[in-house]
Amino acid sequence: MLNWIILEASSYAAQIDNVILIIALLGGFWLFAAEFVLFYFVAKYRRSRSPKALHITGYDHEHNKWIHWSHYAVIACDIVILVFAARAWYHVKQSVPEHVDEEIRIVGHQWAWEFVHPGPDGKLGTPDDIDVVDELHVVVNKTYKFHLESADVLHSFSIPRFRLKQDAVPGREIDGWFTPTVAGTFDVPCSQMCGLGHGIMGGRIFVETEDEHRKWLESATGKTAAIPANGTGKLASTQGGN
Ligand SMILES: [Cu+2]
Repeated sequence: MLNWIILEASSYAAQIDNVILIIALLGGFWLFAAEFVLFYFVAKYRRSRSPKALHITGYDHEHNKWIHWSHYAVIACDIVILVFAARAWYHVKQSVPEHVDEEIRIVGHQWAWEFVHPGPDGKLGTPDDIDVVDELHVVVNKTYKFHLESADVLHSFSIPRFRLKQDAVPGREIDGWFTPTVAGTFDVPCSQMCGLGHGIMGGRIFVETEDEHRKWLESATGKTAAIPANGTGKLASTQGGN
């Protein structure tokens, strides 16, 4: 539904946007309701009409029911948000689809993303893997499982148009998935402060058709980045800047 503000380019982008929308609508409703009541009472009990203040302790039910009822309403709204948020979280983070088309490996470095694609054999971890810097090539409507690592400090792999964000933690391999649904080129920034070059750590994801991807595969086969394939090395060009 928020597609008209920022393109929703993955299978789960709309589900995450809906959680944000529900929070905004419920929060917005109570904001306007509270402001309305506030200004209504300011006008109603203005000095010219109510010159003498009335002291209310708030201890009796007739008065404090207004506090209790609004608390119950807030709890009910929280439960609605929780249900939508938990369903989205489980779908995106806690489970990987049964059918995965390809696997990729992603390594965060100070300050670049290393993307290891399966080569022509379609299998990750074989000699024909294609290891490139700041360029991730995928096919539209295919499901990808990624293995995310960091070679040095905390990074965060993020594709805003997929509504995808996952921290890369040194010493851990974190799995996730996505299915791009719109062809195009999108930003892959790092969304975790990771040092002086954090701001220039910008990769791109190329969501291609089968044909375009085949062409890229042909042109890239045999080319690998200047990063060791085990993902624990550092980029030659940025080694001195840590
Ligand atoms: Cu980073």
